[in-house]
Amino acid sequence: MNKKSFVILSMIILGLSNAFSQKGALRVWYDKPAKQWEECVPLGNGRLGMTPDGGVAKEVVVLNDITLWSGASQDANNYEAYKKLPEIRQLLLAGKNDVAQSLMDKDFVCTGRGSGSEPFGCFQMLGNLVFDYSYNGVADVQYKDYKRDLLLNNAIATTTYKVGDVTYKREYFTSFDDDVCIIRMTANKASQISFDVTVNRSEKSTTVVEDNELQMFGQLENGTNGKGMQYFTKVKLQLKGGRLASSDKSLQVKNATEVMVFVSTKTDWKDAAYKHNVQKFLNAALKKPYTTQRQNHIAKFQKLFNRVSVDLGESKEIAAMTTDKRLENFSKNPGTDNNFAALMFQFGRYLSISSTRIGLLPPNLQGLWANQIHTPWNGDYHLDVNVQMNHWGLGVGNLSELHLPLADLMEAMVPFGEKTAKAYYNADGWIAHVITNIWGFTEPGESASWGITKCGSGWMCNNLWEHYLYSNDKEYLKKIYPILKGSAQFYNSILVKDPKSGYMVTAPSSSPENAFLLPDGSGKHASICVGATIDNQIIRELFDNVIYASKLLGKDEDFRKSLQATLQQIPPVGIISADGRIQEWLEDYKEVDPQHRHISHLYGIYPANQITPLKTPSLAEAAKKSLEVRGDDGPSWAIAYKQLFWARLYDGDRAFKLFKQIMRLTTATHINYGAGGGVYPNLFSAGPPFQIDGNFGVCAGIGEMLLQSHEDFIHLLPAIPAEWKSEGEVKGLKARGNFMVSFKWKDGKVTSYKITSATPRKVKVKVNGVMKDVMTTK
Ligand code: FUC
Repeated sequence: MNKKSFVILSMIILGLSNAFSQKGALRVWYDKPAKQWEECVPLGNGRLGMTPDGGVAKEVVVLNDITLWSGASQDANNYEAYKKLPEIRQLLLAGKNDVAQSLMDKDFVCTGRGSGSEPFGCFQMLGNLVFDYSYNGVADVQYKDYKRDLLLNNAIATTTYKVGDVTYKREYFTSFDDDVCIIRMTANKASQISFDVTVNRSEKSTTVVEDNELQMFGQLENGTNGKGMQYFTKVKLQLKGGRLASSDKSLQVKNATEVMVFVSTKTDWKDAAYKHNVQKFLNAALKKPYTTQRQNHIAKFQKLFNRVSVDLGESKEIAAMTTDKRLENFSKNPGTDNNFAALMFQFGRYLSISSTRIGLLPPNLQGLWANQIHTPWNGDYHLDVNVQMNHWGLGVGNLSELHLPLADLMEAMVPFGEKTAKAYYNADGWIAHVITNIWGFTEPGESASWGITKCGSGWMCNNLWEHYLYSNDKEYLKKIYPILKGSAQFYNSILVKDPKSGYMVTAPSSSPENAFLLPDGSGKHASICVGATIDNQIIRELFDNVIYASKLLGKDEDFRKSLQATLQQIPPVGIISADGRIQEWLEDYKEVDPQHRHISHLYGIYPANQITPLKTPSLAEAAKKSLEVRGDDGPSWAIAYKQLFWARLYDGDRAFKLFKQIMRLTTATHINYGAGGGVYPNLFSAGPPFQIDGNFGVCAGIGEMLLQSHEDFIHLLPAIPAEWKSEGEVKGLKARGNFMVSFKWKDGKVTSYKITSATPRKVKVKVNGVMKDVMTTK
């Protein structure tokens, strides 16, 4: 069969359309109420979040709004800092990295209180919606046939149980239609629903009742005068049957047959009319019949979710297992449940759709779900892997436009980052270091060891570029070009010549959060260095992209030439150490902790495409050695990153081993920096504590095992493990170049495939080890 007829035949076999339904249940479920928050199923519509615990006598539903932050914009730049650069560089040259670091701790960090409190601020939970149910006055109510679940393909959670012969049902969703939280409570017999409900928050809040409606409002700390962000929440009930009464802080329902609970809430972030809008959203929702609201919600959610389906073969005997049991079973017998990986891939896509929205904010360290006022690491945006990883599954998962909130965040950071560039480096362009918030923080953190890492802004540029690669959208490229150019201007103007190596390098620099032993044998250690490998890789990648974009957009010829000249002078993408690994630093230092969680010097493998087994085989081998020494454990995000590296190194079995490593059930919530990452019963990834990057990393990792497109061809099944070989099918994945890819396989061999694009184009596709020229169809 010739190539053309093979493709046509494949199309016929696959019979594909644009929206796909998933084979196998995309469901997480439990047979008990949640005992801890990390057992609750997450609902979200990109702004609002809801995590109901499904309690029978008492139920707590944690409420979230992605925009709810304490803190405020500030200027924490030390405008004298750049004057210290010559001294710092001198000390680095003299091998006194530890002394340079002490000096930087004094004069080269942010001013003020840093990330420890306001005005940096913190992403915070909104509040608790608390129900006290009563069952005809019976104390210590007995119940049976309990189930609570979440369907990933309609974004609706359900709780059902029986008390006596009455079946109770609650349906919950954060509506993609009217932008309110909705809970519908029903019972199969009349007049059986009775409860008290209130809404509260442990600080900065007042709850009142007005006209049989709960209201909660407050103002968060801003770090100067207490007049930070304001929020306003309304809870409104609609009853069929029964009576509604109220006291000063709660509403009481007696003997209703059906109750609709509406929560409408807003903050004043970019919205002076927030109170008005709370009412507006509520009015719209109150007017709509439940079935219409529900249908609209599902339709809007599925527009994104149904683009992709993944089937990885057989999952035996799992139908009767609750998700926590299924996790335990998977750890023991991974071969019996291939579609658990498909579920985790789709869970990542579900979490993306639920935790970010065009026009709002990117997912933070916890997406948009938090049950605390003081969230771990402020629930902020960490820029030395975490926020980037939150976007890694979007391309292959056919959700690339969800990069746009990150582009908006960055655009708003640029004016702040320009001040920081001047203050610390007397440089052009803009920079962001390791942490940011919704207020545009770009200064170094409060401690030099981790806080002066300066690859944050350049690394985020990679995410913006990826969306261009996946979409081919030139208008988008025009919009992001100034952000990328400003970042390249910064790096281009700070590089200095390292007299030892002769390369142009960043100085001072650091490899994210890692430290090395000084080579003088003193046992002293430091983090500050010259030209950390990740800086060199990011600069190379960013300059390449800006050069490409400036040509495409017909702009900035002189600047382009200057970047081209610099590229000749920076260190190569990888230098191999005496023991055969990729060096993390320009000098062959030894790490203080050889199994450190960060693996930043392999940036060139992923997310960049600088090191590949085909293009740079010896660097790829050295990278494997680096990974062996780092080991396979760590917080969940680190394990997911290693899954991605091994997928890019075409080792599907090793990537699968790391996937299994992440799927360890845990309920621990302490702050962990070392080994021990896993997942909670609700499948949220656990550092611990809950941190959503691991979920997105796993999603991206599974995607990379099935499909790669970072070298100039589409590669089907580049890294599948033995477990997935027998058969499988994916529909609707995306490849760079704006191609949609669907294929089936059996015994590890692709048996049919279809590649579509808006207009038919030629593309190289590697199928079963053979490179082919394929003409796409529409
Ligand atoms: C980085 C990581 C930590 C944690 C924090 C939020 O600092 O090193 O493990 O993920 O971000």
